[in-house]
Amino acid sequence: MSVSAEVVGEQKMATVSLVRNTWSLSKVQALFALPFNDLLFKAHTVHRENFDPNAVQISTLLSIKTGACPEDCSYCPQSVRYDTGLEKQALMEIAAVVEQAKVAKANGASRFCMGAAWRSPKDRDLDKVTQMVEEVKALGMETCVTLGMLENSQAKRLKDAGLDYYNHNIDTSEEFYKKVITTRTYQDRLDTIDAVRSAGINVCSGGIVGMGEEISDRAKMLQTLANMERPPESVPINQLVQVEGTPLEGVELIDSIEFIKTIAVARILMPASQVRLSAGRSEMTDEMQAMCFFAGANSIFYGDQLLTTENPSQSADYKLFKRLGIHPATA
Ligand code: SAM
Ligand code: DTB
Ligand code: SF4
Repeated sequence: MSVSAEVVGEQKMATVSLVRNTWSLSKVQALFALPFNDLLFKAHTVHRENFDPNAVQISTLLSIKTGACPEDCSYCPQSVRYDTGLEKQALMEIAAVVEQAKVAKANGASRFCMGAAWRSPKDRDLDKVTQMVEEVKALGMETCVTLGMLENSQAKRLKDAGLDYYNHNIDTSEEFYKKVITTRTYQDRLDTIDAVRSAGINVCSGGIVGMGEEISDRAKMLQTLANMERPPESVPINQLVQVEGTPLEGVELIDSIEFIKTIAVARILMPASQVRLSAGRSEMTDEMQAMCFFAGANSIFYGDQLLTTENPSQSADYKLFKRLGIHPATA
């Protein structure tokens, strides 16, 4: 894939020619095997060629339906199968969601992401979610939802409501996936991503690292994303938030250098995508986050809470941006 940069207003935006890219696993693994400085230099160079290196896009998350999810994702506090002490909450009222979006906008977020703990939405759930999308969009924000598996017709309804992004993670490699989730397949995930893409909605898809996977699983996950007919426009890289009561509580912590390397490889493989430093920032030092931005991360979740777990406070993020000379990217 060839990538060129052009200046649009103040922002450097990437324009990508539609030549399909294919990364072999050995090439991706060779990137992971590079000396750290060589890998970071390469990733930062690609980053600079495609984006303003000091701009970070800000998204805010809201859990619009919490807990009691029938799926068995081993990392997730919202699964009904694990006793995590989480209080469940039915689908929120539209007005309450719009209020939260207004607060997020006032705090500088350009994208509002609404997450629901569903295996897949029912059509009557979508009646409400499509209205949420329309009303949040009317505030002048980009909209994103993550609702589980989607049929083509449901993706089309969301597109018609004006949805900008749909988040659906592949989470890890196909092989490791089977050890983490049994209630839906990897192919189910890829099918939902296809439905989203076919409906003309931007794809947000990434995964979680620190679940006890091998480096080769991380390489395969990034290879799968990068080799999609069109790579996701947005690639969240989550560090596992270990939640008490979930099967993955107590798994060996990922080495922070390996996490930064994962961000760097994501940047090299998907030069024009937004790479989001997603869950797990509360457990990271400022220096580690700074390295992730240098390695090519250019988006974060901003706000004191992710879906159900803690995120750094807004004032801590404000201070970090100031210390690093980073400014919020405009949508
Ligand atoms: N229920 C929908 C689904 O799974 O498709 C949407 C919400 S789900 C919480 C969205 C994503 O959050 C998951 O795919 C997973 O990648 C991420 N996630 C969930 N729990 C996490 C945790 N403890 N640490 C890091 N990421 C997590
Ligand atoms: C994504 O990749 N990470 C976000 C968002 N997409 C929906 C979710 C992180 C959830 C972390 C655990 C929680 O707060 O419940
Ligand atoms: Fe349910 Fe999504 Fe959590 Fe899996 S990740 S248990 S599908 S809310």
